[in-house]
Amino acid sequence: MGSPLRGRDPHSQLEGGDRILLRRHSSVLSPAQLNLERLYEQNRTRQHQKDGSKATEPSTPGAPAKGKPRLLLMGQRRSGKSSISSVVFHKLPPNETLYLESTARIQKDSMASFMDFQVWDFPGQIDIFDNPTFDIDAMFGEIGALIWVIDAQDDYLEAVARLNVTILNLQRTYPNIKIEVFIHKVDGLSDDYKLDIQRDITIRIQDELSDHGFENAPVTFHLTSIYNHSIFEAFSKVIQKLIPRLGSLEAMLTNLCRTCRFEKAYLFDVLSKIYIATDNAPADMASYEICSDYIDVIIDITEVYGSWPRSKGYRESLEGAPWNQKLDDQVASNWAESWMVLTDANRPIMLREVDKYLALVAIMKDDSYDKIPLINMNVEVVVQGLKEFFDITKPK
Ligand SMILES: Nc1nc2c(ncn2[C@@H]2O[C@H](COP(=O)(O)OP(=O)(O)OP(=O)(O)O)[C@@H](O)[C@H]2O)c(=O)[nH]1
Ligand SMILES: [Mg+2]
Repeated sequence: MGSPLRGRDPHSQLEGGDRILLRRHSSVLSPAQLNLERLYEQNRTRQHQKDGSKATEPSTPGAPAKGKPRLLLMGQRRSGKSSISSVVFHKLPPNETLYLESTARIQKDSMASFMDFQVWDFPGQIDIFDNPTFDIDAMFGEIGALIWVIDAQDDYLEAVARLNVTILNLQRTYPNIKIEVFIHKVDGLSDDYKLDIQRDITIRIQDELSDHGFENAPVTFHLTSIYNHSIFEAFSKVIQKLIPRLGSLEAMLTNLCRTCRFEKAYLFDVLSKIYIATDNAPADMASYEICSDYIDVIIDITEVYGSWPRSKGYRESLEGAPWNQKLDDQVASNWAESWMVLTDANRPIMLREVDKYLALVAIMKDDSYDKIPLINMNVEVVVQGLKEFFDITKPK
């Protein structure tokens, strides 16, 4: 890890539009930086207006009112809620969920990540609208999304009926709550059958909602299983809806892919392996799986060989003879960085740490290897842009 780039002049590799991201070396700001500054100014003006006129502004649809966004996991007993939360956020191997006990009371988990959020795992038997001890306002006031888990291997009619009641109850008071339906345990079901179930559940919910006059309720459906990456993919989509200005992040990655001729780039939350953003090329599960497994490999290696930042002694030994240069001047990146070529497809894959929570992982086309100095510089600029982005959009 950490690829030293000595004695090569990256500028000699530049041509045409590739120069655009390298302007940070002159005093001119790159388009990404300009855009971020504009967003920053917008935020500041809005903050001033807010402070000046004490009037309570309506919050953006779906945005949490205050505090940490909250993901609520609800559904029938044994539908797989606790398994999902353990596999995605606590790295429990899927097979071991067989031994999970039924949840007796609400489990509240706080995730310290690029964006602090909470995951609440509900017991299946609880009906919050029937139970006067629940403060519905406190529960749904700061919510990010309600995830309703349906066991696709079981009879799902009752689950769908309960979901309908829940949506109808919520739509009247909290119309902006995003409802994410996980049609779960689809491992072992044929592709046709999966799609049939999804269609059937979608129709049952939409019919019920339109009977009650709710035509465009924000309900989204995902086919998931803890035995493959689909659960991570689904959570990625849920979390992405909570990120302010996701479009700017995606534009940054799309630009990077175009400039460096990457096939696909993902910004990962390293611990959960949820992807926060990706470029606008069509998503495909295979590339997500490769990138996510690659993160595992790197984490394993860092656990064995030690992680960044380097220890004082190691740093001194690197900065001494024969290089006699500060480490920052010797390596392309001061953070964890890695390259690998997949032999079957002959495509290099790259990982670059952004901060302690996030990593940028990209799959390249097979002719990109000779452009690595150029790619390194572009990636470095994007990484700086990402850091600024999260600095600016972080709730103050
Ligand atoms: N085949 C399959 N089984 C799963 C999947 N996810 C969970 N399970 C199994 O479903 C069973 C119930 O899982 P739990 O996570 O305890 O269910 P729960 O919704 O939390 O149940 P309560 O706490 O009682 O409400 C466990 O035996 C899991 O191994 C999946 O994706 N596929
Ligand atoms: Mg449970």
